[in-house]
Amino acid sequence: MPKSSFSNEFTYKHFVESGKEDEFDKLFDDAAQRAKAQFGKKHPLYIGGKEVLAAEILTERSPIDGSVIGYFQKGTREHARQAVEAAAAALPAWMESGYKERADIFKKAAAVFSKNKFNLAAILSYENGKSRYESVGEVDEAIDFMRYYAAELEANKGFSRRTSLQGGTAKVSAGFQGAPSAKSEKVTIRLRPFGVFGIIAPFNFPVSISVGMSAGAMIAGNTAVFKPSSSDSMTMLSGVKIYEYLKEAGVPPGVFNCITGPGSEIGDELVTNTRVAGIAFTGSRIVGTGMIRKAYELGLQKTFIVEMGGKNPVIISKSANLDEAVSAVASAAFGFNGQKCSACSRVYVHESIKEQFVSKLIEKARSFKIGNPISKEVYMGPLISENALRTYTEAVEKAKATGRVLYGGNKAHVSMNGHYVEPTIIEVRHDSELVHSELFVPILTIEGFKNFDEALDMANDTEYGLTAGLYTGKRKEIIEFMERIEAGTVYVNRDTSATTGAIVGLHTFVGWKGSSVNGKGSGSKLYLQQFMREQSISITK
Ligand code: UN1
Repeated sequence: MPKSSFSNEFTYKHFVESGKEDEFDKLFDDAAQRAKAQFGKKHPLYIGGKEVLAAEILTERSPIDGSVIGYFQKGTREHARQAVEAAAAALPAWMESGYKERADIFKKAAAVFSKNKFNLAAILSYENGKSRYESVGEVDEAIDFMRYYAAELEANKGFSRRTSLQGGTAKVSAGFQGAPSAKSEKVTIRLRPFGVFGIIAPFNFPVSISVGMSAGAMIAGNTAVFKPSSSDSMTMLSGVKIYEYLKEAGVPPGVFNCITGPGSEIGDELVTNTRVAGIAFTGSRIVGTGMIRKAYELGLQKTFIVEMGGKNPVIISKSANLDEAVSAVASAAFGFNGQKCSACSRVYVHESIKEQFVSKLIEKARSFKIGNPISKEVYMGPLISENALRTYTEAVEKAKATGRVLYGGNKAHVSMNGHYVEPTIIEVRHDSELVHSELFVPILTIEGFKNFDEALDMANDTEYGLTAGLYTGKRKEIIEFMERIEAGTVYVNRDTSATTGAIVGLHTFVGWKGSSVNGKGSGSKLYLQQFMREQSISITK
């Protein structure tokens, strides 16, 4: 394949800019019909290229109406062990396959995903309740990750370079640091894969984050055992589709293994198995730090590439373009029901415009249609699970008891068997737990501020540091914000969304503080290096 020059997929943008929005909708609607017709099938585990069945079955249901999406294997610790063995057996050949071959396979995979994008997007909407726009955007993001990482691997020549030292005229009888020699040295410095990676994926971006983490690991020469979200929030069908598409693209048997089953068994085995060299994980801070603690307590030195959530702030200054800020905050807080690590959950707005901001925000929130996300006009679908509903209800009760609910806080009237809730805006004291813990539901806290410094202090007063936004007309405030904000993915005056929707290759999606471990992001020039270790080999002639 020719060398890649990267460009983003941007499906919706291309349709709408060429006046073909109707075509976009028809492709999605037809794919939704096809997806539905396929639901209710039984799906195996994939270990070493073979289909494997377990003793028990997990039933995946759509959060939209509780209808059955499919039946999946309840993989056990033993299955995870077998998958690790298969990945270890496939490792030597895959490591030696050469970066060009691996880049070609993932470019081919990007093409397979692109060909199937509406089918996969439709499955995604049924599986986790995303709108068609969010779903197609997510599949695009997965395609972008594969193309971007392939292009990075090629541009860096597989992360291998050479240096050398010419022999001189002097030599010594006993060596020391910096001792001269008459002989020359040729040195290869390269990044090599760690080995077998466990890939533990979330329900909220089960296509793009799963593909991004898996492609990152495998294109770098590691082999992988992939666990889709399989417990309280299930996105196993898209996981199986990812397996099928990667296989079609030529990922060899054993290089990518797909195990559905509970985290307490599969995830735990991946974390504790000595043959697993690294874990790529996206999910909650409590699970992420728990895995790291467990591995290190057992004396296992594993590499962890983790993204562990956020409590993302937005500052609205007196000089902000208010309408833009309102629309961008509403999208960031309520898009996909706030079930994104990148969602905005805290707003700090200048006191002089607070009332106006809140009333415009309420107007905007009221305009969002809640219901079946398969319908074109619906902006907010169901929450992913009953647990998410409980989190929502308890947070609203706490807000009522300790502060004020400015808008929402109720179940939405939707006549389907799912958990539909209103976008919710609350006002509580800064020291409230609701301002500090990640809720992953559509609840936004609002606080006023008098001076910009104080707003920055409050924005930074969190254990997380994932995304952050600012709306201002003042250059001085932009500079101060850039200087002081403690977050990895930062947006100023962005009109589409205040904190969500990072674009591969354009932004880096990266957490600081408790949101990550090593402060390197995805969709970035520094992503692949995390899946490799450096080696320098010197040959003296
Ligand atoms: C997440 O929610 O785990 O920037 C990540 C965004 C997405 C990634 C979200 N590209 O909103």
